[in-house]
Amino acid sequence: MSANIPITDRDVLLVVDVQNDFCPTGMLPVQRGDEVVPVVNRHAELFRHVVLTQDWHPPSHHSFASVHAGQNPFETITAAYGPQILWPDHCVQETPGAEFHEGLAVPHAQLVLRKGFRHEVDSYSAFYENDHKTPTGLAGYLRERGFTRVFVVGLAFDFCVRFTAEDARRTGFDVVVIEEGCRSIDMEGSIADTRASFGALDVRLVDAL
Ligand code: VGL
Ligand code: ZN
Repeated sequence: MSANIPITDRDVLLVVDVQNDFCPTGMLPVQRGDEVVPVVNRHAELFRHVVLTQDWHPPSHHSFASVHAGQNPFETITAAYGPQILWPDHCVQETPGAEFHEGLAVPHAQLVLRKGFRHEVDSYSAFYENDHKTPTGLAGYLRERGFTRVFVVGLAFDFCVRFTAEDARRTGFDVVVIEEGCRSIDMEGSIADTRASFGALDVRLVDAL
């Protein structure tokens, strides 16, 4: 169902991590992750202003299970900044897995924001790293550009989309997540947790624009 929200010059679309490693043939596949591509392309046409985010880890990043002896992907460890889920190696800088899906067609995207590039700190959110205090600079960029409302699509709904939307809201933006343009990793109630959190924070969830 269409949400019928008029898009203005103060709106920006954030396209989160539509990268090969999160698609079905990638290293951290999100089920049917590639299905968001045409949906994202179609929605991007409605916006004058679009920002892409790109998960961008150095080799042997701290979030990779492979660098922790005896640990497996999807287990949780305690990092210096708190709990951290361990992932398969993914989105390693300059590898094909880190590239955007080849079908992603957003020629008018104005910024590519890379995140997760610090060896010891993961970054789900495009606003703050997982220590919840190191800013990426995105909030300042968006404010300075005069945007007041952020729309979010991409991968994965229950991780990077979730934490990006939450931080956008806490940072003072109105936030709308477009569900048809998202797919989930889905572990241990993560989808239900995401919905509950969006409700509590007043992050609006719509099917499509
Ligand atoms: C993501 C886990 C690890 C995401 C990125 O884009 O949702 N999830 N790195
Ligand atoms: Zn990552």
